Amino acid sequence: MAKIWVINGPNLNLLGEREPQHYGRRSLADIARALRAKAAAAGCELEDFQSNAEHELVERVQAAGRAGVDFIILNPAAFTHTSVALRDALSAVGIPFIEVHLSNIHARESFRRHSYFSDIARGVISGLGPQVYELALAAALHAVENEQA
Ligand code: CA2
Repeated sequence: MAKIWVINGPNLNLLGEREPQHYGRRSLADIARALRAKAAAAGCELEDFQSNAEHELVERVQAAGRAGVDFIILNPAAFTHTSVALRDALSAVGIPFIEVHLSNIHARESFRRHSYFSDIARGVISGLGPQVYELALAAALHAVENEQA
């Protein structure tokens, strides 16, 4: 069974509680529940993880490499704009991933326009609210169905 991991960075545990104008009204648990159900219906296993700590995200990516994960959906949150360490972890494991952002990072402060992940991502989806996760999952399912040996 194909494995897809969803990895979320700092402060995304606050989703649904604050700043709905940027991030919507759904909680991360609610989004993850819907993703798990969609993945299960397609015969895939989906695990989600969130951390506010850079090293825990790096360790999770390394764990994905050991666990034989097929695809990662990643919202690096603020680490998008700062983390060479997380980028290096993704390069090291070589697992294809889609970078997602709830907000349109190109329509906000200029420091959000640069991502350490976009050039090594399979794709980038930004600015559609929680739907970005569902769109990324559809693309990930398509990829694992078409790319598995
Ligand atoms: O739009 C996105 O998904 C971001 O990755 C979210 C990050 C931000 O630093 C990126 O530039 C774009 C921030 C996540 C903060 O999440 C919150 C959720 C609810 C309330 C407050 C913060």
